[in-house]
Amino acid sequence: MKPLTIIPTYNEIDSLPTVVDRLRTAVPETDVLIVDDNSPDGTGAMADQMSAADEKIHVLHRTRKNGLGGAYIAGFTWGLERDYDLFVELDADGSHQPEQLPDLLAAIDGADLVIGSRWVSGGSVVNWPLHRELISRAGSGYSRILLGLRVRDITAGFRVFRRSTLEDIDLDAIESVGYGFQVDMTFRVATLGKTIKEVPITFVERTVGESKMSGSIVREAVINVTRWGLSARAKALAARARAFSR
Ligand SMILES: Nc1nc2c(ncn2[C@@H]2O[C@H](COP(=O)(O)OP(=O)(O)OP(=O)(O)O)[C@@H](O)[C@H]2O)c(=O)[nH]1
Ligand SMILES: [Mg+2]
Repeated sequence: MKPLTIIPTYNEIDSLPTVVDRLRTAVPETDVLIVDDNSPDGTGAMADQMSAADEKIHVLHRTRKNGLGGAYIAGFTWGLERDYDLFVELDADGSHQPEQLPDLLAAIDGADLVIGSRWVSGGSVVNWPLHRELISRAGSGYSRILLGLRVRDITAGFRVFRRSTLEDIDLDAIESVGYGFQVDMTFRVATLGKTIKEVPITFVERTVGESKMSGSIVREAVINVTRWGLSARAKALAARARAFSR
């Protein structure tokens, strides 16, 4: 099975080379696609240099910062036009350890989506401030209840999708730009009745560069999850009412 690892970047010049080196060592068979949104710090030019030195590394340049979700959709589309079987999501900031990717890839056998999870037994976070842990746990809990999902770490961004999973999703219909994107993808995969597996990971807080997490990204996720949850419930109720009136 041929994997493509997609790494979205915005101002990650200090961490990207190390992450890609670690990835190439841990999983030499994966191709790499860096999706850079014209980072002012020169990450895109750095990615081009890495690509020139290694034929397994590719770069997609976008003209402006357009969110994590948009970067992944562009990366998926690029990979689906080629012959990749598996699509990996990996952050550029060192939070996702490439050395744990073999565990995720092993788990895709018998699954349609594998999530590297902080909130299952054996999973953990290192150096995360309490408020980040609370936001993440609360976000997953809220989404789990509203969307009726069983996944523990719904916003997680270290993932492996089977090609068929992405082919069955209408990627153009995805609206979320921030972390809501991960929730959106999880909900769509679950709604299709596909199998989602969680594998414990150790998530390490970034040591260089700046977080792109913001209040507006959290707000977008909460508003969208509420909207999707209520609309799914309304549909279920309408279906029940129709069945009852027959
Ligand atoms: N291309 C692109 N990449 C992005 C964008 N926003 C975030 N990223 C990348 O997505 C990954 C995750 O973003 P982070 O800022 O690390 O967000 P996070 O991991 O949820 O938050 P922290 O814990 O604060 O690091 C990183 O590799 C970022 O460079 C964007 O608008 N465009
Ligand atoms: Mg991060």
